[in-house]
Amino acid sequence: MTLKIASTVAVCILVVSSTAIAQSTSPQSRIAGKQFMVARYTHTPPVIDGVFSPREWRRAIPIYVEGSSSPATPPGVVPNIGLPYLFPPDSPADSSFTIYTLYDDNNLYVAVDVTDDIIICDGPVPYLDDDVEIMIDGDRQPGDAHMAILCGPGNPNCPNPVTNNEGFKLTTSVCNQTLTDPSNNPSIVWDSKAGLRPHGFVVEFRIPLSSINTIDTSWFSNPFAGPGVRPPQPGDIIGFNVAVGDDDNGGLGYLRGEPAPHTDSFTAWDGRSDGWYVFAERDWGNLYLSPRRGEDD
Ligand SMILES: [Ca+2]
Ligand SMILES: [Ca+2]
Ligand SMILES: [Ca+2]
Ligand SMILES: [Ca+2]
Repeated sequence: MTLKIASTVAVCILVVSSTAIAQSTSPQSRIAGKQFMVARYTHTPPVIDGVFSPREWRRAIPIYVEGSSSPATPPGVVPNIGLPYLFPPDSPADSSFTIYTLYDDNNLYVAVDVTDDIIICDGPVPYLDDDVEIMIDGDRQPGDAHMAILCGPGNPNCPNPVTNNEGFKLTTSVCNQTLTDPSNNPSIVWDSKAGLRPHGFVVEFRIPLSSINTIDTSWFSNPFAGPGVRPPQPGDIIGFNVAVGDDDNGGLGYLRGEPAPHTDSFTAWDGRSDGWYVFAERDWGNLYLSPRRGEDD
């Protein structure tokens, strides 16, 4: 009798948790900061070579972000921040993307498969070429990337220097130029590889879990903050966002000041169009590290 009750309870918990995940993943929310995706555990890490092999990402649960579908609301938000030549993509073929995530004991893996009709890499600023930008908020508290950029290790105008691994952005252009924001924290370690494919490009990322801190150690978000390091673990939800910049005219891309034949754009999985701020961690989405199960791989 006792055994029967225990197994019934276990089944109920399983059903509830899988239902909760299914509801969270489909459909995607239209509220900023509410997008949700699942990273599954893998025993066979993908090869970070800019080549998207379906087999290496087969366990991932993809999220498709259609350019131009709803530029004012996520998923697929386009910032409305007064830049006269930052447009929504004019069609899904102009700029769309699919996000894939996996993790293992050591790393988070992300692939972004981008559809783009005109590929441009003319430098020198990676985020003004065709690019992919990954945002990670380990402690799910806002302000880390912003304050680290303002109050890096050497700023005497800040009450305390800020270097933490609780919020950052990683940029890789189609021609493999990279940028880390904030740039003043050498303990944000990662690598990536971009590669062309027909009608677009792929960027694969590997981020060591040790680069991500899930503990809030910051004076500006926690009056009782103390030191501590805890990488993400199975069952955790971390803040996560992906954006794709689309340069179709070269030069300054969406920062240009003159008309050009094609639309230059920037599309994010999550965030807000009015009041967009790229380092607004509270507007980033959610990545659930699905606990490891015996049948994996
Ligand atoms: Ca690969
Ligand atoms: Ca394009
Ligand atoms: Ca944070
Ligand atoms: Ca382009």
